[in-house]
Amino acid sequence: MGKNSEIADIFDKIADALEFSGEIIFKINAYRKAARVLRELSEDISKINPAGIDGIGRGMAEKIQEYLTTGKIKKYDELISDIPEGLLELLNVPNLGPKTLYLVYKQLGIKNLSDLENAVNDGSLAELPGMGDKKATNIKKGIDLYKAGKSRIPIGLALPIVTEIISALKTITNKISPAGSLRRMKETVGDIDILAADEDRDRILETFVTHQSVKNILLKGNTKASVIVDFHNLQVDLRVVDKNCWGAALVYFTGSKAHNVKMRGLAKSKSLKINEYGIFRGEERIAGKTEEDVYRTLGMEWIPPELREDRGEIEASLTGKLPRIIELVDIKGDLHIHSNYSDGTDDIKTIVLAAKSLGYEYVGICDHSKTSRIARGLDIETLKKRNAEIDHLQTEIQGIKILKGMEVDILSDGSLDYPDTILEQLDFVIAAVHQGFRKNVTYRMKKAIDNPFVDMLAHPSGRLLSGREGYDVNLEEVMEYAAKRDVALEINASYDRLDLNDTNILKAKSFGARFVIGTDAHNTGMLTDMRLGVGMARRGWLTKKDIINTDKWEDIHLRRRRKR
Ligand code: DGT
Ligand code: CA
Ligand code: CA
Repeated sequence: MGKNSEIADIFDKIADALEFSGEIIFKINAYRKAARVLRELSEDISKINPAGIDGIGRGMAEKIQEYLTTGKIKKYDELISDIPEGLLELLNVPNLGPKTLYLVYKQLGIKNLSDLENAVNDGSLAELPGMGDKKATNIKKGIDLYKAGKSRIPIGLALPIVTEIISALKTITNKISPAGSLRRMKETVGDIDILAADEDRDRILETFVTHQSVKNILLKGNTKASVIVDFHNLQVDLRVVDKNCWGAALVYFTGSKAHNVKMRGLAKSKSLKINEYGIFRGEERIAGKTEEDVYRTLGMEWIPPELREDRGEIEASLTGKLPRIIELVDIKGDLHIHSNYSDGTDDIKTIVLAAKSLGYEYVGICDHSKTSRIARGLDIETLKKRNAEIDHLQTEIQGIKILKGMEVDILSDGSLDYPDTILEQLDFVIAAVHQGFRKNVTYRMKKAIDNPFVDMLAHPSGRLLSGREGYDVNLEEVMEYAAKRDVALEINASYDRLDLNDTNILKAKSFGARFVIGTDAHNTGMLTDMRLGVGMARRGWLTKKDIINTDKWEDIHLRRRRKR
């Protein structure tokens, strides 16, 4: 959708420039919101009336029209005329706010990332008024995070392009699969690996390197090719192997490296050799056609890719103790969805119908609470109006239970944003920290967990894959506390969050915690992020019984009653 994303990009840049020049947050957010709406729009903006789109105000609609007729937006040209190129990109460095950026630009003439790094390293940054060593160290940490984040991308962003490439190749061969970190559902991927098996290698490789998403061809040989696609400059490697080696190659190229190393050691202990071509006894190839075949030959059950990290899966498989990990089809409902009552884009009915078409038995509408002004949090009157609308809608729509939920802010003193008398009337209460990331977060979260009406703690670590550091919190202490008081921990499936992530899930599970996988969707398109959350849960060895939204609503409801 060319024009939609062109205009969205300009709106985001205007927002950046406004932020840099200290404009009020309200104006900045109008641009960010419009950018998001444009990106999520399914129609081509040049074919419809911008003024008629939900979430696009009059001012924004005029600017869209201006771009469609003149090819530019005057406001943008004015704003950026005296800001050096590349400077605003630094707004993405964690721990470096717009005010500080303005300061370092004016005082030290910093124009790009390497200027900034130099200023950190030679101490000139720390010497600025109001700065000091501590802040400078934090910015240095931010730079490291930023650089690391740049080189890996969230799996949720990589998946669509891989799916597209694979479906183009599926017209030629059925034996094709993602491999590497993508197949293991790691939260971020460095590059993308695809494996295919086919006689007609040339045709597969040729179709691959001429795919419309390919920007650069790095290498094209007889059995493999590497390209850069026109999306975050991501590298995609394709290997084509012989059909007889499919299973062995898939094990090898799925990794992880640590898993492979242990597999090799195991083979060796049985006087066998394993590589990407198969398992060998001396010169004789004794397995390799399928993955099951490879694992079985070493005395193991097939291991789901998400577990292949050398975290005990090989030992468990050898002794027949692999857990039966959760699958997407086990999920009976999504408990964390925002409607257009707060900052979502879709109305409740649209959401409910979308959830129903996914086969869900229940759907939790959870808008923001009143203190979240930026997210248009609901005051008590509006909340009551929304709940009445849900009651009415429920009489109209059968076959799915609509839950009156809320994502309630944990305030600076640890109290919740609504009184208990209001919380009591809700079907599902999510507690979440949205402000004061460095202020007593452990204490505040524990206090929220103590409230008998709280069902779940949202995105417990608070970090974003795009580079925001999480809360200053003792997460283990909170997880253990939540486990003891039967408050669920969220596995937030939104692609930039994936929070809890796999390692935190494993930790929380060791305390006996239970979990909810929620998408935090702000539009119905994001409901399918559930698969990312399920991927995280699988990497955390979770089974159906660990995850609350695999239960029937009646069971969840009973449990809530007992707890109170
Ligand atoms: P990434 O790309 O950083 O997100 O992580 P991976 O796991 O996709 O790593 P990548 O792309 O370097 O390699 C893909 C898979 O190929 C990896 O998971 C295991 C296998 N592999 C690659 N190089 C080696 C190696 O030197 N030894 C072994 N045993 N396996 C390797
Ligand atoms: Ca890879
Ligand atoms: Ca690779």
